[in-house]
Amino acid sequence: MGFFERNRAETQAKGFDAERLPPGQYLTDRFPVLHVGDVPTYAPGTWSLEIRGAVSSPFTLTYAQLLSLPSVNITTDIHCVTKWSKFDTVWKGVRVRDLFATAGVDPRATHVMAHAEYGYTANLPMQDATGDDALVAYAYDNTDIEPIHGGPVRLVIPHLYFWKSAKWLRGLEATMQDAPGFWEQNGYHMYGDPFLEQRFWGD
Ligand SMILES: Nc1nc2c(c(=O)[nH]1)N[C@H]1C(S)=C(S)[C@@H](COP(=O)(O)O)O[C@H]1N2
Ligand SMILES: [Mo]
Repeated sequence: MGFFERNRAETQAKGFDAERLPPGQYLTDRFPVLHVGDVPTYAPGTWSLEIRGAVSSPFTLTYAQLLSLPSVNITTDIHCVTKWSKFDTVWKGVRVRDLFATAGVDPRATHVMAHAEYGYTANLPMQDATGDDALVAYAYDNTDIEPIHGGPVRLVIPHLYFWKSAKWLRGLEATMQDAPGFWEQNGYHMYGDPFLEQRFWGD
C-alpha cells in the first residue's frame, strides 16, 4: 500500500468517511502553515478591510466594526493543493454575501478579487464568494486567528483549494470579469475544485 492508500485506510479507521478526502489528498491532524513572503503584523487598530469594485457604496471596515456585524460559525473540511486536507476546522466570521449586500453590489458582477497584504490576490466566481460558508473569518477554533494562519482576518472559502482563502485579507473587489490572482498567474487553476482535482491550468 502506498502512502495515500494507507492514509485513506487510516482515515476510515478513525471513523471518518474517506469520501470526504478529495482525490490525491491525505488527511492530517496538524495545521500546516503555507504562504509566500512575510507574516504581517498590525499595530492595534490599524487593520482594515475595503469592500469595493462594482458596488454602489464602497466602504472600509475596521476590525471592531467587523466584529460588531452578524456572524456565523462553520465547521468545515479544508484542502490545500499541496495535498493535505484537514477535517472539521471551526471558523467564525461575517459572510462575504452580507458585506457585498451592504455595499450594493452590481448584480452584473461575476467575480471577486480578494486582496491581501503584500499584494497577494485570489480570484473567485461571485457565486462561490457569496455562498453560505464563504466567510471573512476572524476566529479559528474559538479563538483569534493566529498571525501565521492569516490573523487578524482571512478569507475562508472551504469548498475550493485553500489558496483561494487569502490570509491577511485587506480588500474584496467585485469585478465584471474573471482575472487570475497570484497563484493563478503562476499556473494554478482559475477555479480550483478539489473534488475535480483542478490544481493546474488544463486540469
Ligand atoms: N495572503 C496570503 N494568503 C494565502 C497564501 C499566501 O501565500 N498569502 N497562501 C494560500 C495557500 S497556498 C494556502 S494552502 C493557505 C494556507 O493557510 P494556512 O497557512 O493557514 O494553512 O493560505 C492561502 N492564503
Ligand atoms: Mo496551498
